[in-house]
Amino acid sequence: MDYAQLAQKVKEFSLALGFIEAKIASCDLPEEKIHHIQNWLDQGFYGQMAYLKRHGTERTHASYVLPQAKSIILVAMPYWPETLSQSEHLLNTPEQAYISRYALGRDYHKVLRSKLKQLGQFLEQEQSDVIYRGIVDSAPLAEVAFASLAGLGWTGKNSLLLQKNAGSLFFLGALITNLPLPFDQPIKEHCGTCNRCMQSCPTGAIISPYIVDATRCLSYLTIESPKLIDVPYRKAMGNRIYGCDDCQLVCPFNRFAQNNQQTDFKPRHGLDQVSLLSLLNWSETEFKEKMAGSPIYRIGYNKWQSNILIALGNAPTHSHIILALQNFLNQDNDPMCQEAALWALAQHQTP
Ligand code: B12
Ligand code: SF4
Ligand code: SF4
Repeated sequence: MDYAQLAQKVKEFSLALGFIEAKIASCDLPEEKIHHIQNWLDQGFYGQMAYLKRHGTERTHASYVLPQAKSIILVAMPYWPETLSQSEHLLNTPEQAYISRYALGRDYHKVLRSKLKQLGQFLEQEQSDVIYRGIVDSAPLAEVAFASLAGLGWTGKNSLLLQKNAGSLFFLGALITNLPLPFDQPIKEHCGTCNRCMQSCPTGAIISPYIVDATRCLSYLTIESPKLIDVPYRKAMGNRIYGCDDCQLVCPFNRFAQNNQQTDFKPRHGLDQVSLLSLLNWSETEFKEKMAGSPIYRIGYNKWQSNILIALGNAPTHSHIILALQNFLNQDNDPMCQEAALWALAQHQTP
């Protein structure tokens, strides 16, 4: 088998599947990157994402996931639905909800997994004894670090994978295989003296270049942490009720971000332009129906409502908002939501 030729075919087929690029990495990260990941874990930056601690630095070896691993195919798929200025405008309209732009449509795990399956089936046609495993956050693999090893982009100071011609507004996926495909080389990084992402982070979560303390990141606080968002971060949250895009919106390379071409990622239920008050009115049944198949479903109704309530505390004072919060407090609520509503109402009553 001519593996160089097969690698070329894989790259071409990946484009046909809607990926912007595919590159191939070896199965072990260099010592330096392993050390950085260990350091991050030692500092406790993973918060309550216990799975990251549990797998430790094993995520730096593909054989941990697939014992026969010989190469990893890394792919990128854009998800951005609109212009950057539309998002910036929404962030400056505090009575509207800002939902991270990656989460407006169908859950990316489902979309990318099915594309990776098609890539695997393509390999099966080429070589019948191929063994592979597709991964989209679904198995312990340090995806950004492997993607940067393969030269799919470089790791920006916000810790995300970045491309000169496509920015960072894409998802990553990986297909680990037992095929000895030829490895691609890392590319030069282009952040230079820029540090806009660090300066613009609302909570100072990018504590130094390349290092994100997840416990301070709004993406963690609004999605991963099951708790009510802590008081020191509530104001900084603004109207970001699910995830945060700030460290990407300011990145100069995202002026070149590609818009998504997948119908699956198109915004559902008007989530790209919706008021906080109308979302607060959703019943639990409505939440479950509307969010089925969306990444938002996973955080559950109470966390969702508590995020909306905190954002309502940050919205400009208006009688509609005060009334809605008072009505909310008169209902039989989950204790986390009750606390969030009390805090929100207090923001509109301070002299
Ligand atoms: C856990 C996780 C999170 C956590 C922690 C994020 C983080 N930066 O670690 C939280 C919940 C905060 C999060 C948020 C987001 N995430 Co996330 N996340 C993950 C996940 C599952 C693991 C990331 C991880 O391993 N973190 C641990 C740290 C140690 O890993 P690392 O940053 O890659 O480690 C490097 C740096 O720390 C650096 N380093 C550390 N110390 C030092 C010191 C020096 C001197 C140097 C030079 C370097 C250095 O070296 C390490 C090795 O390369 C990945 C998917 C995956 N399986 O990999 C998605 C992933 C990274 N997330 C993704 C996305 C889209 C986001 C958000 C944009 C979502 C949003 N809009 O709300 C935000 C962005 C926040 C940010 N700036 O990171 C995408 C990123 C795509 C891309 N273009 O890179 C991924 C790849 C998911 C995917 N499959 O597409 N995420
Ligand atoms: S996602 Fe938001 S909170 Fe997290 S590091 Fe980026 S700018 Fe900061
Ligand atoms: S904002 Fe600047 S420093 Fe941050 S990732 Fe983009 S280019 Fe790099």
